[in-house]
Amino acid sequence: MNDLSLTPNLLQADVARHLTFTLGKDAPNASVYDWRMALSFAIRDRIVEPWFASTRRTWAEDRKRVYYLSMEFLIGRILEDATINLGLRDVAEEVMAGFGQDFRAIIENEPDAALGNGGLGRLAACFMESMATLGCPAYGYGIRYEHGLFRQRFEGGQQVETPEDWLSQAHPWEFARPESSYTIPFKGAVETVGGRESWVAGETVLAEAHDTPVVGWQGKWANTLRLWAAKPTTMFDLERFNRGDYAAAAEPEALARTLSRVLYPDDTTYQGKELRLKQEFFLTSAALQDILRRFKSTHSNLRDLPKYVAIQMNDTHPAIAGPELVRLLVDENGMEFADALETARGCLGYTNHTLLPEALERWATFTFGNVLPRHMQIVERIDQWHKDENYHRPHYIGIVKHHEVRMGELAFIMAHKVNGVSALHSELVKKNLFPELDKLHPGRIINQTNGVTPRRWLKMANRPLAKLITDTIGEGWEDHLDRLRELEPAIKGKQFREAFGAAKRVNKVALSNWIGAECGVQVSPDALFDVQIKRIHEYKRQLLNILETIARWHAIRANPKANWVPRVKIFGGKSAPGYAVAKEIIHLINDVAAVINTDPVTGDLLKIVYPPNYNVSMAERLIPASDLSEQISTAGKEASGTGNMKFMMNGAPTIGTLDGANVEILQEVGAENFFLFGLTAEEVMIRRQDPDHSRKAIEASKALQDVLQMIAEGRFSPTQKDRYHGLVHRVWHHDYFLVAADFDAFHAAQGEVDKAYADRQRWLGMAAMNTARSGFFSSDRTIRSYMDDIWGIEPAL
Ligand code: T68
Repeated sequence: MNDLSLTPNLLQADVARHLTFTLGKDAPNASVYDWRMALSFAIRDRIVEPWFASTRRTWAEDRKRVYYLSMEFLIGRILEDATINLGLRDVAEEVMAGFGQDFRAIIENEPDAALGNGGLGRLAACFMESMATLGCPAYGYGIRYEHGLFRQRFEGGQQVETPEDWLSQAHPWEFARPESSYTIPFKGAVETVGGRESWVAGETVLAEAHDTPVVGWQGKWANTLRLWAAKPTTMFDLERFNRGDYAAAAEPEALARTLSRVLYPDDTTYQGKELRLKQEFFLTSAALQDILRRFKSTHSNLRDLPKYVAIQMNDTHPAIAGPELVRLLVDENGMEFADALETARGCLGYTNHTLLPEALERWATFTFGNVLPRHMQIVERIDQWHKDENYHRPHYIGIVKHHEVRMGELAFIMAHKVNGVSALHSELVKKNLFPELDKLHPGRIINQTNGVTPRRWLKMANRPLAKLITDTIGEGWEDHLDRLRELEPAIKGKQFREAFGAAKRVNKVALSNWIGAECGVQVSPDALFDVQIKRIHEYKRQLLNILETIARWHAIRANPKANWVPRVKIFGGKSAPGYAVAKEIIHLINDVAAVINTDPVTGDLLKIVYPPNYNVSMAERLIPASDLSEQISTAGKEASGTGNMKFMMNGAPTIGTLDGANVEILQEVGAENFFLFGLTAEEVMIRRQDPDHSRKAIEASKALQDVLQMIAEGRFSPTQKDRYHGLVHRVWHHDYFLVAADFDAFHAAQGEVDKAYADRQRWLGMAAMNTARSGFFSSDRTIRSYMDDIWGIEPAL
């Protein structure tokens, strides 16, 4: 980037030019939207140069590229992040002020690109930013969903979903590439011609590329996020139109577009829907065709593919990449099957994100064979070949079993490396998920502990803290996050601690104002902000949190004059639309909030807020203002968590179980700066063997008995007293996630939190130590490790 492009005058001229010539708007008539678009185009212009330079260098040096295949990229807003990475954040604010425009209002005018459900999709977005920061030549491949994750409202305390519509406005960051389109076949039959198999498709759609540049820290490198939009191969049925049948004439178009219409809102559960399988193949086939075209433009020997191409499968969703790559190599490029298998495996890596059995993709062979008849043959051949290789194994687990194609086994067998996402999770992948395959292929399963990008999650989201860090240790921590350890000497002094507390307070005041405006609840910024934000799921145990909140309320009411630490309990998160139990938990939280928030006895000592429609930009608002990070999943169930890392970076100690990356957070930060409680993964397994575990736990806990009694009596649902009978019954008798068993330990740990918070200097020290020791959780560290252990790519920077 030349230095001139940084000057306010040039940026100002570019914004004015885009407003006039790109948007066709006269300044006096321009809306916030128009100004946002004009600024976005002016900023985008400044990404193009490093983007071209990176691409040219990758070609010139014939570098290996990584291709990150993911059904989800939860990128959120782009504008502010781009200005931060280009070093233009403050310049942009100044320029817009010169136009009489409020920069914050412009930033908040941008809709979130919500092309993901949660952690898995957000991880992909953090990885894209880190790959650009490190100069790792990379493409992210995904789907350009017309509708991202649904919007959430509450009606009578219950979740109501409405469609998300981010593309109803122009999306200024992307470049449409109609010239990069591929035909995606489906269905039909396989024919044998001259001894070779050939797939004759029954249907086809077109995948059209839309490229968004992703710029790294300091604008030194930029990669491409390439999202595919589905289009019809035949635009329009003219004959039907001429006959006057207008609806039928438009049918092929509507049908084809269905493929990229909407993101499936289920996380961690899976339903064998044909459209989902088609989406997965659509993404994967388009990506692989694109990869092969790029490779073949400068190379002739396809056996060299693994030297230049690393393909990472983000969970099993793109696991059809194995058979599809084999098909393209064998059927379309004449390679021998065994060579194709070896070549494909040389390229492919598979990341597992869950152990939950209900999340593991398995397609009925009927559906799979119908949608992808040629792939069914190839999968069976891969399975046979792998079985033959391992005939001596008595407990061999195949890919096709009980009339189902198991995508986990398929991904494992087709990948040269399989990774879990935290140390504990990777061990459990070996021990519980793929024990047989691990024995057959020792060393294939490795660990890559997740990380998050500190540019978005600290530098951008928490300006007061970022400034304090820079004032204390100087610049350059943003891409060397281990340097945060240099804060430790300062943390010993009261002056720094107070400055740390002051930065936190700025964020808390801003959040209090926002909560007042959005939720109509007045909260004091001096209260302890206790935050649990994530998808609503039984294993994440929002239920445990609300039950403990009721116990706290009950205890305060019994003794309101005691020295209570005021708390604000903040919840955020969506339930999958079909997940009835999660929806009931949402309802309960809102019902409890309605009662507690209007109780004059407890008043400011306890408030509950649950702002609807939790998303990336809400996380950016909540996390920097949080005092306590709730990471309370049943041990062994949360693969890693990444929210936990964001809280830590922003100086919020964790209250948590030994699950996922909590284990490593505890290790980094030290037990004195972490509120640990609950059964371990091993203890959970043992406890479950006692069919009476929950009854025993409840009978041993007066506090929990009281809470369950109040709920059962209808204290929080006065208009429908039996509303939660089913829920209470399940806690007593079907408590698979051990809410009862961990209740007392959680309640006690919350008592420890109160004690620590009441000692201001102790608390500030704990909070600051969390920031200082969060360096390990930068996604730069994670990506370096993928480059070394899986991709075999050297950073270009
Ligand atoms: C999450 N998984 C893990 N899945 O739950 C979390 N699943 O522990 C981990 O930190 C994160 O991945 C990153 O590794 C998900 O978010 C999904 O969103 C999902 C979506 C569709 C289908 C299945």
